[in-house]
Amino acid sequence: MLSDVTTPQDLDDRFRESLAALAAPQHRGDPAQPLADGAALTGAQLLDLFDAQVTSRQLDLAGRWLRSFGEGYYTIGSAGHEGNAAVAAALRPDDPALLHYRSGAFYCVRAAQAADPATASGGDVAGQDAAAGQEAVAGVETSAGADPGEREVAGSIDGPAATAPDGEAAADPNLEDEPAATVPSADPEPPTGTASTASGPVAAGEDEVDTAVSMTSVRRPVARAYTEAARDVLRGMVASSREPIAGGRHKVFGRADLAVVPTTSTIASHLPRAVGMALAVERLRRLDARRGAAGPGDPATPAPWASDAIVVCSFGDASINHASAAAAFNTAGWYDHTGLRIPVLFVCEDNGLGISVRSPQGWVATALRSKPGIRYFAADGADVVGAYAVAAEAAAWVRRHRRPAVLHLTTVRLMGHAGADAESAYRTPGEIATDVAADPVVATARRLVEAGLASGAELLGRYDEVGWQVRRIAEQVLDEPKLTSPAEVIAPLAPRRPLRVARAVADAGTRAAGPRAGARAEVFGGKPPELAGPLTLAQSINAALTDGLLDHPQMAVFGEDVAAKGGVYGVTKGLRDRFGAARVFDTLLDETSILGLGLGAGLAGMLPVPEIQYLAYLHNAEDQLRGEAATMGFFSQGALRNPMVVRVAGLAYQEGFGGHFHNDNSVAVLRDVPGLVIAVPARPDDAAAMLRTCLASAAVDGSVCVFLEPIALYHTRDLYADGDGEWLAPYSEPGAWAGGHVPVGRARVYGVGSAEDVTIITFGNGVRMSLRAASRMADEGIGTRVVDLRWLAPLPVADLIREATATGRVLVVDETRRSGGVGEGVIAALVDAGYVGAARRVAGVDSFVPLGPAARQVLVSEEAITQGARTLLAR
Ligand SMILES: Cc1ncc(C[n+]2csc(CCOP(=O)(O)OP(=O)(O)O)c2C)c(N)n1
Repeated sequence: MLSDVTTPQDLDDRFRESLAALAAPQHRGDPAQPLADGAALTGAQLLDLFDAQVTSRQLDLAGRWLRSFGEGYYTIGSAGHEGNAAVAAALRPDDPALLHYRSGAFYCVRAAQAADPATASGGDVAGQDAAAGQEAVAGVETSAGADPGEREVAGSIDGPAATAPDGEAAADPNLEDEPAATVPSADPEPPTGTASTASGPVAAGEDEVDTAVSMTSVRRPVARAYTEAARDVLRGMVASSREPIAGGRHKVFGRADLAVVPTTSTIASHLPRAVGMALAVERLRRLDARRGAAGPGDPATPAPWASDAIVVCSFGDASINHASAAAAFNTAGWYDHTGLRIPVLFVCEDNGLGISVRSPQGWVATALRSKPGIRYFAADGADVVGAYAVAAEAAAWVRRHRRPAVLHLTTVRLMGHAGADAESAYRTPGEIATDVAADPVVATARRLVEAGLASGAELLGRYDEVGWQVRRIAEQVLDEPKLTSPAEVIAPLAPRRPLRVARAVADAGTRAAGPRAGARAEVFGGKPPELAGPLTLAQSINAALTDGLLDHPQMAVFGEDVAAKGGVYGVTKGLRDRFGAARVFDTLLDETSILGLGLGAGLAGMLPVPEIQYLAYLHNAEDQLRGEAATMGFFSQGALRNPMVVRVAGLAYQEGFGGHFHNDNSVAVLRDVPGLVIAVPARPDDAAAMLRTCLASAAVDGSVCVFLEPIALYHTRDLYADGDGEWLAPYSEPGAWAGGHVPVGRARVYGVGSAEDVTIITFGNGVRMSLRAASRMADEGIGTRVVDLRWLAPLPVADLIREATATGRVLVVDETRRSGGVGEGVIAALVDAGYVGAARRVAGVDSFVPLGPAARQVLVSEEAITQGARTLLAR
């Protein structure tokens, strides 16, 4: 009798009961043949999918078991969603996949496809080598008595190995890597390619030999791949540092060699990236075609995916309501409407619930059917054969037409949302029982028995066999090392190789002065910017973007209004004319999608330079930066990267014009993102050099950089007096780029007067204000050194300490807010380094910036700076 909370024991009991109750097959089916006339799957393939489903189910049970004695750290499972095995089978192993957290079966199938391309895949399964189905797997009789329930009761991590019957299979290519003590003594599984004769295939079914075929269809490479996939997943559950993608940093489905891109726990946040990846796949396909026509020798990075790949991303039904999902659907549809191809397959795994909240009856279908530009397919996840047919059709449609589609896969959710979820609080026992009765793995078993491919007992034997394997691996991996030091944890966070970055900048200069000189002259209309006289900040950034686009064939500039208009402040003016609409393009008005395009393009090997029109509007999309972009290296140990340079126009001082949203001075949300580079150029010459550094750092190290451009300084020309032109600067000719290189995390120091009395530490607009204030103080005999941080992350700590110590009096001029502002970090850095001199702060008021002259009331003024300096000197 089921309790009103489905426990692993309940589910296991029910599974056994259901399989035991299956009537003996009435005929013998041939695994090499299609399941029925016109069926897309053969019996052998269905058996393979059953095994993937069973492996996934056993992983869920193992996850709860590991948790029960404190060795597992993740219990969200895939139970009820195992129909997604059919989706994996309908795709190709090189189709990039961004997966829902209930993708155990999908992952197993993907691993098997990669190990053996003959596995059901890409809708091209009918031609699979039928003989392969005759290879034997270890006999199922060996697992008789190996009941997960018993093992659970045993509770000992030595249990299963000790109780495993003689002859238990140890199909595990990793055994060489394992400590000998954990390896069961018997190893009856013969080497690859050898038929299992020692234990014989199917003693358990011998008395049914007339009615059932033996369980010979699980081909060895598939079984091994499932075992290895199980090991990956279990390593994730126990936070083993040997877990293949995140190295113990998270439990994710991901592996670079399987084209499975890890996703975060933030539901739907991977969908904008998936759309971006699909856009990039298509773009690279076209580039490839062009490259092919141009012949060999093009140095551009080869596309990481097949040119006809499609991107698949899966998620739950509640997730379709999330703003990130809405953004992704809309963006895919928007581009489709414009005629641009986006080969993305969205897969909504609809179990009807988001933790405890029901999706209203019919809502998911209604919502998904009505997405403009996205073709709708629907399948029953409990019917793996039917789901395969529909998924194959959907995948083929996306592949052929290069257009977006959504597959609505109905599922159930078994064992609650996660281990600690007491479903009885929000579901009736009847509802829970209905879902258990709709167990998709039982449904596959039923189908197999009906097709005469196995008996219930054989399938149960297989279930036990897989269960034992999974428990055995679980025991092995829980002894594996964890991450044990901060250095180990953060190692893949944000690699920095400053020498290589410097060399990349120097090489870019050499190319621009040498082989690309002609193209450069042409792009700049015969007049390169170094000959154009002193430039403003905006002009300097424009020139550096031009040089960047020239030097990096993979670089693309995109955002709202950047192309036709050339940016609302003219910073990207002329770029589209110079480089074409494929490399400089206007996007739709959605910051989440703009960053999502960057995320996908970066993964595809491009060098994306998205623009966020105003800092205020980064805030409604910032998860794409902090949750997605910045975490990719961390959760993939650097195997995957999404380099990008996000240009953001921001900060205040527009003389009251535009109010808060055009004067936003809050960067706190960026400053604490581990690994993120934040550049704030104040002067034109720094801006060009820093942009080159960011592009090089993104290209070399995969860095995610925010390039925050102070709007108020874009067109500023003068520093001290009208017409002095001292805020302009000439553009460096390429030969001087190496010498003028600005490394990440290095400040710039200006000496004013004697430079002996006060150190002002500032950035952005504060640099200009501080220089003006310092000039006035110099007239009074006060010597100041003004330190322009230039980089808010990582802070130029060494430069700070040196300059602070030089005077012993520090004034931090911080145009961001007093709370959470940059000044907090600067003061903390000084304290941490043991600075013992005097320090004060002037900072923005904790307020939003009001319209008109009232803005001055909350922003730092030059008067406040001089006053602050005088107070310091008076101490
Ligand atoms: C943005 C976000 N908000 C809240 C959560 C917490 N949360 C985790 S799973 C989940 C429910 C998701 O339901 P659904 O998309 O239907 O997937 P299911 O778990 O049912 O497969 C919630 C609210 C989250 N992970 N991310």
